[in-house]
Amino acid sequence: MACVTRMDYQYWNEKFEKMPRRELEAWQLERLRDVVGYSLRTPFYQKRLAEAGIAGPGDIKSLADIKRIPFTTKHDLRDGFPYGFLAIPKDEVIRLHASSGTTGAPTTIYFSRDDINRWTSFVARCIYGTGCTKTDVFQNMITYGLFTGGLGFHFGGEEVGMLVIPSGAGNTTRQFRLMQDFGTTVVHATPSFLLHVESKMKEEGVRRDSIKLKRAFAGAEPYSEDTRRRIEELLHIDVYNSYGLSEMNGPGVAFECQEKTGLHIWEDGYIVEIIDPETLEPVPEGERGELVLTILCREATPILRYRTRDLTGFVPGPCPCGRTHRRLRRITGRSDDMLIVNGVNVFPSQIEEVIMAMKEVGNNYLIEIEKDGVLDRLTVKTEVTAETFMDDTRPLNAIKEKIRRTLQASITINPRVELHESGSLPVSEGKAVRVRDRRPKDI
Ligand code: DLL
Repeated sequence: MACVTRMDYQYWNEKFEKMPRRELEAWQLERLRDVVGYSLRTPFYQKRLAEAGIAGPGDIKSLADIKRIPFTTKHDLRDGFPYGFLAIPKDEVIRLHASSGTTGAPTTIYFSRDDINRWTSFVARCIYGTGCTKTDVFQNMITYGLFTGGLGFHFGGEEVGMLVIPSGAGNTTRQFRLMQDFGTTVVHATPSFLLHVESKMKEEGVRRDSIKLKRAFAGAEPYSEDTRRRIEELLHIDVYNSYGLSEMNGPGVAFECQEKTGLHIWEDGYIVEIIDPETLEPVPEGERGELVLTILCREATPILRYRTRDLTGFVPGPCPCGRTHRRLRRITGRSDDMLIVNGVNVFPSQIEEVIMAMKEVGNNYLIEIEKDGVLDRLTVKTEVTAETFMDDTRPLNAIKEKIRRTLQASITINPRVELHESGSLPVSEGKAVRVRDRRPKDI
């Protein structure tokens, strides 16, 4: 890809971060043509673009021509599993990540070495933009593995030159120990885990002056300005909002700078559109709608006009920090039914698929999410068939445990399971209400 290399980028690149809009748009147009070229190597886009009358990059004459390209959805990505979106030879791929929250086939993203370097540079740029430098000690308190949050920030932190502690998520006692032993100054976590850390600190009697924490990067799930303020006040730190999604690399798509007035979305790596999810037309400037992204900085898995389902809008006007890349408002929700439970994406259909495959389970079920302290708690209430209820040879507890284990294997979080007698869960008159999200809506 005639695209940026590691040498061009690194963690601070004034030329790109403060590029005049006209130059930025010229850059985007060139990259869009590259990426269309790459995409035409995949079976999916060969067909899709041919149907839209796009034979090659030459058909993209201006940025406005992006509208000729059809949208890509999560459904398309799943249909293309495992290699339908791979645009380079397999032996040039050095890593894959897969997104959580999908039924059946996961959505898998492949990276070449240059892709990893470009992604790393974007994450490093985000980190540096919050004021972190190589003198910082960075504890990455988020899940490593197929989830992009762990390795994405790990590489970005190293690129900035910070001392990176790959602590992963969970185990607060050990997290405190690491913070104290190594003088951690910055952490990365989901906002709910940060709140949990604060309550555990009190519980375990960890004194604030025994740790040197100054900043936190918080993302992977929606949270409100009030929650940010609360974490900042309780922990005496600055919290920066971090947005990303696996399909677009992972973290490093949009991030707050020190002004904290919206998330700069890196427009040299992404073309940004905000559409009305019903009409699919662009919303008027500044209004909220669904974010649609085209990735310009990845050759192994090009994805054009991806419907993220995330609802946001642009913050008007320039940012005092001088960066020219537009800012997104805090993401407030989604235009589909995906739930985010303690940072993990879950579709109600995943739960349905698991429980309905079990013969003991009756016809009705209900998913409830509420706050348990600062963390989210997911409860699956399901009816069991009359025969199961009457059969006293198989204790209901064993069935409950089987449902819990099977669900956990599918959705990766540990739900509470409640069994109810057939016909006892509420039946709605119209469309079935399968989800009750009782978490306070303070966004
Ligand atoms: O959550 C990538 C990530 C890792 C972002 C670490 C930030 C920090 P996925 O698992 O694919 O990837 O989930 C992506 O999470 O479409 C949003 O709905 C939601 N999300 C991510 N960041 C935010 C945020 C990672 N700051 C999905 N605010 C996205 C609100 C967020 N929602």
